[in-house]
Amino acid sequence: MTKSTPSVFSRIIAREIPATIVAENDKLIAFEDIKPQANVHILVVPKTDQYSTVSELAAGDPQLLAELIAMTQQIADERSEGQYRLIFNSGAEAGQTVFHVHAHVIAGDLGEGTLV
Ligand code: DGP
Repeated sequence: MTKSTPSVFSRIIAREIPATIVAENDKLIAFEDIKPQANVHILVVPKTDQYSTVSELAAGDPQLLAELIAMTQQIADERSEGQYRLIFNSGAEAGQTVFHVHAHVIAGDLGEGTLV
């Protein structure tokens, strides 16, 4: 289902708003979270806006989910010796604020922050 109003992530993908992009291919993009909760806090996002949650993505395009996970590992290999937390918030009650599926790659010093 294509949404009428582009998500903030679709606008980043379209280069309508700036972001610090750290990886990109034809299907996925990764960029720094605007409100980092650790030294490493990167969002990995499918370019399609078809899926709001990770469960929808898993059901609709498991191959794309596998590719997304591979990109999270690649980022962690480059930035945190392969060690990281992978978080998908699913639903507003769980803290999801952007309804365009995305993975939080979190590593390094978490300070006293909560998890996303
Ligand atoms: P979630 O709560 O799981 O929906 O996470 C959404 C994340 O997106 C949140 O950690 C902040 C981040 N975010 C929101 N707007 C922007 C933006 O304009 N640029 C960037 N880089 N990140 C954003």
